[in-house]
Amino acid sequence: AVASTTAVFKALSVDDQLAVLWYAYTEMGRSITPAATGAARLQLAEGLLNQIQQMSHAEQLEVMRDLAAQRNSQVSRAYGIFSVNTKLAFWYELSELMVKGLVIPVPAGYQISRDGAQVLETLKQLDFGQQITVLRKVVADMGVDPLAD
Ligand code: 45D
Repeated sequence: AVASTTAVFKALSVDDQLAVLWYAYTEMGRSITPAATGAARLQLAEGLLNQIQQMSHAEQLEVMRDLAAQRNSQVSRAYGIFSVNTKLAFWYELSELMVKGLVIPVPAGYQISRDGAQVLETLKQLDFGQQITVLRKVVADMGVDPLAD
Protein backbone atom coordinates (compact mmCIF):
# COMPACT_ATOMS: atom_id res chain seq x y z
CA ALA A 1 0.00 0.00 0.00
CA VAL A 2 2.88 2.36 0.82
CA ALA A 3 4.72 1.62 -2.45
CA SER A 4 1.64 1.98 -4.65
CA THR A 5 0.48 5.19 -2.93
CA THR A 6 3.96 6.64 -3.35
CA ALA A 7 4.03 5.64 -7.02
CA VAL A 8 0.66 7.19 -7.83
CA PHE A 9 1.59 10.34 -5.92
CA LYS A 10 4.75 10.73 -7.98
CA ALA A 11 2.76 10.28 -11.18
CA LEU A 12 0.58 13.31 -10.31
CA SER A 13 1.13 16.68 -11.95
CA VAL A 14 3.29 19.08 -9.97
CA ASP A 15 0.31 21.20 -8.89
CA ASP A 16 -1.61 18.10 -7.82
CA GLN A 17 1.40 17.01 -5.76
CA LEU A 18 1.50 20.37 -3.99
CA ALA A 19 -2.26 20.28 -3.44
CA VAL A 20 -2.18 16.73 -2.00
CA LEU A 21 0.70 17.70 0.33
CA TRP A 22 -1.29 20.71 1.47
CA TYR A 23 -4.46 18.72 2.18
CA ALA A 24 -2.39 15.99 3.86
CA TYR A 25 -0.97 18.68 6.12
CA THR A 26 -4.39 20.09 6.95
CA GLU A 27 -5.60 16.58 7.89
CA MET A 28 -2.46 15.38 9.67
CA GLY A 29 -1.34 18.71 11.05
CA ARG A 30 -2.81 18.12 14.44
CA SER A 31 -1.13 14.71 14.79
CA ILE A 32 2.30 16.12 13.99
CA THR A 33 3.58 18.00 17.00
CA PRO A 34 6.00 20.83 16.27
CA ALA A 35 8.30 19.19 18.84
CA ALA A 36 8.46 16.05 16.71
CA THR A 37 9.72 17.97 13.71
CA GLY A 38 12.67 19.07 15.82
CA ALA A 39 13.97 22.57 16.37
CA ALA A 40 17.49 21.43 15.42
CA ARG A 41 16.33 20.17 12.05
CA LEU A 42 14.48 23.40 11.32
CA GLN A 43 17.59 25.37 12.18
CA LEU A 44 19.27 23.71 9.20
CA ALA A 45 16.38 24.77 6.96
CA GLU A 46 15.97 28.22 8.50
CA GLY A 47 18.08 30.10 5.96
CA LEU A 48 16.11 28.69 3.09
CA LEU A 49 12.77 29.28 4.82
CA ASN A 50 13.75 32.90 5.53
CA GLN A 51 14.78 33.37 1.92
CA ILE A 52 11.42 32.04 0.70
CA GLN A 53 9.54 34.38 3.04
CA GLN A 54 11.26 37.36 1.37
CA MET A 55 9.93 36.32 -2.04
CA SER A 56 6.74 37.43 -3.77
CA HIS A 57 3.84 34.97 -3.76
CA ALA A 58 4.50 34.14 -7.40
CA GLU A 59 8.14 33.32 -6.66
CA GLN A 60 7.16 31.25 -3.64
CA LEU A 61 4.86 29.13 -5.78
CA GLU A 62 7.57 28.81 -8.41
CA VAL A 63 10.18 27.49 -5.97
CA MET A 64 7.71 24.95 -4.59
CA ARG A 65 6.86 23.83 -8.12
CA ASP A 66 10.60 23.60 -8.89
CA LEU A 67 11.12 21.42 -5.82
CA ALA A 68 8.26 19.07 -6.69
CA ALA A 69 9.33 18.91 -10.35
CA GLN A 70 12.99 18.31 -9.33
CA ARG A 71 13.97 21.29 -11.47
CA ASN A 72 17.49 22.56 -10.95
CA SER A 73 17.33 25.88 -9.11
CA GLN A 74 19.23 27.47 -6.25
CA VAL A 75 16.44 26.51 -3.84
CA SER A 76 16.26 22.95 -5.22
CA ARG A 77 20.01 22.52 -4.68
CA ALA A 78 19.90 23.99 -1.16
CA TYR A 79 17.03 21.62 -0.33
CA GLY A 80 18.85 18.67 -1.88
CA ILE A 81 21.49 18.55 0.86
CA PHE A 82 18.92 18.25 3.70
CA SER A 83 18.35 14.92 5.45
CA VAL A 84 14.95 13.35 4.84
CA ASN A 85 13.71 14.45 8.27
CA THR A 86 14.84 18.01 7.58
CA LYS A 87 13.02 17.87 4.23
CA LEU A 88 9.84 16.81 6.04
CA ALA A 89 10.32 19.51 8.66
CA PHE A 90 10.89 22.07 5.86
CA TRP A 91 7.58 21.22 4.14
CA TYR A 92 5.80 21.17 7.47
CA GLU A 93 7.14 24.64 8.26
CA LEU A 94 6.14 25.93 4.82
CA SER A 95 2.58 24.83 5.59
CA GLU A 96 2.69 26.65 8.91
CA LEU A 97 3.92 29.77 7.09
CA MET A 98 1.03 29.42 4.65
CA VAL A 99 -1.40 29.32 7.57
CA LYS A 100 0.25 32.43 9.02
CA GLY A 101 -0.12 34.23 5.69
CA LEU A 102 3.63 34.49 5.11
CA VAL A 103 3.64 32.08 2.16
CA ILE A 104 1.21 31.98 -0.77
CA PRO A 105 -2.02 30.19 0.20
CA VAL A 106 -3.90 27.61 -1.82
CA PRO A 107 -6.65 29.71 -3.49
CA ALA A 108 -9.95 29.70 -1.59
CA GLY A 109 -12.32 27.21 -3.16
CA TYR A 110 -9.48 25.46 -4.96
CA GLN A 111 -10.75 22.27 -6.59
CA ILE A 112 -8.27 19.42 -6.43
CA SER A 113 -8.21 17.22 -9.53
CA ARG A 114 -9.83 13.76 -9.53
CA ASP A 115 -6.39 12.13 -9.57
CA GLY A 116 -5.25 14.26 -6.66
CA ALA A 117 -8.42 13.53 -4.69
CA GLN A 118 -7.92 9.80 -5.27
CA VAL A 119 -4.35 9.86 -3.98
CA LEU A 120 -5.45 11.87 -0.96
CA GLU A 121 -8.20 9.31 -0.26
CA THR A 122 -5.69 6.43 -0.52
CA LEU A 123 -3.30 8.27 1.78
CA LYS A 124 -6.08 8.75 4.35
CA GLN A 125 -6.75 4.99 4.43
CA LEU A 126 -3.18 4.33 5.62
CA ASP A 127 -2.25 4.39 9.29
CA PHE A 128 -0.17 7.27 10.59
CA GLY A 129 3.13 5.42 10.35
CA GLN A 130 2.47 4.45 6.74
CA GLN A 131 1.43 8.02 5.90
CA ILE A 132 4.76 9.28 7.26
CA THR A 133 6.58 6.66 5.21
CA VAL A 134 4.85 7.80 2.01
CA LEU A 135 5.58 11.46 2.81
CA ARG A 136 9.24 10.62 3.52
CA LYS A 137 9.59 8.87 0.16
CA VAL A 138 7.86 11.73 -1.64
CA VAL A 139 9.84 14.62 -0.14
CA ALA A 140 13.13 12.69 -0.26
CA ASP A 141 13.08 12.80 -4.06
CA MET A 142 12.10 16.45 -4.35
CA GLY A 143 14.68 19.11 -5.13
CA VAL A 144 18.04 18.36 -6.72
CA ASP A 145 21.09 16.65 -5.26
CA PRO A 146 23.87 19.21 -5.91
CA LEU A 147 26.50 16.48 -5.67
CA ALA A 148 24.97 14.30 -8.39
CA ASP A 149 26.07 15.01 -11.94
O1 45D B 1 -2.62 28.96 -7.50
O2 45D B 1 12.08 14.95 12.11
C1 45D B 1 -1.76 25.10 -6.24
C2 45D B 1 8.47 12.96 12.28
C3 45D B 1 -2.71 25.45 -7.39
C4 45D B 1 9.53 12.91 13.39
C5 45D B 1 -1.31 26.34 -5.46
C6 45D B 1 8.66 14.13 11.34
C7 45D B 1 -2.50 26.68 -8.07
C8 45D B 1 10.90 13.12 12.91
C9 45D B 1 -0.52 24.38 -6.80
C10 45D B 1 -2.55 24.13 -5.39
C11 45D B 1 8.53 11.68 11.45
C12 45D B 1 7.14 13.06 12.98
C13 45D B 1 -1.61 27.62 -5.90
C14 45D B 1 9.88 14.78 11.32
C15 45D B 1 -2.27 27.84 -7.16
C16 45D B 1 11.02 14.35 12.11
C17 45D B 1 -0.46 26.25 -4.28
C18 45D B 1 7.53 14.30 10.43
C19 45D B 1 -1.26 28.82 -5.10
C20 45D B 1 10.12 15.97 10.48
C21 45D B 1 -0.06 25.20 -3.56
C22 45D B 1 7.07 15.35 9.83
C23 45D B 1 0.85 25.25 -2.43
C24 45D B 1 5.94 15.36 8.91
C25 45D B 1 1.52 26.51 -2.09
C26 45D B 1 5.07 14.18 8.80
C27 45D B 1 1.05 24.09 -1.74
C28 45D B 1 5.72 16.45 8.17
C29 45D B 1 1.94 23.90 -0.62
C30 45D B 1 4.69 16.61 7.17
C31 45D B 1 1.97 22.76 0.07
C32 45D B 1 4.60 17.72 6.43
C33 45D B 1 2.80 22.48 1.23
C34 45D B 1 3.64 18.02 5.37
C35 45D B 1 2.60 21.29 1.84
C36 45D B 1 3.78 19.19 4.73
C37 45D B 1 3.77 23.47 1.71
C38 45D B 1 2.58 17.05 5.03
C39 45D B 1 3.34 20.79 2.99
C40 45D B 1 3.04 19.64 3.61
